[in-house]
Amino acid sequence: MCKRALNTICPPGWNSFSGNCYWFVSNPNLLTTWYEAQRKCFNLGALLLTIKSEQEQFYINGFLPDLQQVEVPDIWIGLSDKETDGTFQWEDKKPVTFQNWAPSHPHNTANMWDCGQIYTGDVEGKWETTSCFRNLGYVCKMAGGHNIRPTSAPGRVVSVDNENDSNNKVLYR
Ligand SMILES: [Ca+2]
Repeated sequence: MCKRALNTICPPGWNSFSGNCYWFVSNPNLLTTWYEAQRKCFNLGALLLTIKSEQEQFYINGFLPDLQQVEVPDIWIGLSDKETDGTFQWEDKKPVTFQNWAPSHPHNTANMWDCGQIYTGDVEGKWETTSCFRNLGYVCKMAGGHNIRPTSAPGRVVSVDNENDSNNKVLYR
C-alpha cells in the first residue's frame, strides 16, 4: 500500500499553511492603503488576510518579528466595516467567529470605513482598527492547490516541483 499525504501547492514566493497560501508584503517601499492592498491581493487571485483560528493566528504571529525587523510597523488584515458601519466582517464575507481583538477594539468611526490591522511588534498579533488611508504592509491569502505527494521509493528522492506548473499559473494571470 502506498502512503499518501495531501500537499498544499503554492506559487513561488508564497508560504503554505494548512491548505492556504500566504503572500507577505514586507518591503517598506510598498506600504499602502487598505483599499490598494485589497486591490493588489485581488489581482493575485487572493484576498487580504483572514484569520479563522488560533492555529492560523499563531502561524501569522511567527512572521511578525521579521516584519518588525524590516520596519513594517503594521500590516493590514481583511477586516473592515465597509458593508455595515460598525459591524466588522472578513473579506470573504464571513462573520468574525474566532476573535483576537486588542483591548478596547474594534473602534468604530461613525459613517466611515474602519479597517483591521496588526501591530507587528505585538507577539500576540492582536487585531486593531484604524483609518483605512494609512500606509501599511499587508498579507494576501488564497486557497492552495492540492496534489497527492508521491511516496519515495527507498533510496530515491522524488521531486514534485516539475508537476506543479498548472498550479503556478495563478501568479502570472
Ligand atoms: Ca465605521
